[in-house]
Amino acid sequence: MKLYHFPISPNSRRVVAVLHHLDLACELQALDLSKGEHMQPYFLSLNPNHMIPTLVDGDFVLWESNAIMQYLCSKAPDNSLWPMDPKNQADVSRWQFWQASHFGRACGVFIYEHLVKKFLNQGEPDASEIAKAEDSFHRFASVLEAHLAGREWLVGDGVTLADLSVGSFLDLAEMAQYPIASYAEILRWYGNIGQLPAWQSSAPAKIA
Ligand SMILES: N[C@@H](CCC(=O)N[C@@H](CS)C(=O)NCC(=O)O)C(=O)O
Repeated sequence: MKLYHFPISPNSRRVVAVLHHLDLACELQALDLSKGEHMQPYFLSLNPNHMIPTLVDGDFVLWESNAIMQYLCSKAPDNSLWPMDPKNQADVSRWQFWQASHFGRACGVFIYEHLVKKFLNQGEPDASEIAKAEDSFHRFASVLEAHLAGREWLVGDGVTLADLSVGSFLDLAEMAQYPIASYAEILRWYGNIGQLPAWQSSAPAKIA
């Protein structure tokens, strides 16, 4: 298998963390988005959305990080990241969809305004966009905070894909200035994720 990724991207890191957690062999190919490496014809033929992460497994090409995570779990039967019990599996899926549709989108505005713009020399953060994102962030962070009270993990008693998907966006919380300081349960839970060997080994190199 070969995974095209961009190490600082939360969407990439959570896939790499699954590879490490399950100890799956996979070649990692980093693409530098700032140099437009994801716009090369060969990559567009793999993923016409020109997005990382993208997995190639023989003649099967898969994009969308949450789908890739689930597919990788199918390579390691009976793993606890992607439980087989239908209700637990649906619960994990629920949080992965929630991350992609709601929480990750709110975080994405902070990432774009505070990090990507600086990285790509696209000017100052837009205060009105940030204000809208703050409303959305608090709306969804409150749901996560309430769910985590009294729990170590999002679903069941151990780490699952749900934690890696939702937690991946907290990686950039400080640098992208999410208004997260008052969410004690979320910060505690993210500390649990930070203890996982696969999370530590998938950490991107520090950027300035
Ligand atoms: N929903 C996608 C999002 C992937 C995504 O947003 N990738 C970004 C980097 S974090 C990207 O490749 N952007 C390049 C572009 O849009 O041209 C997933 O979960 O895989």
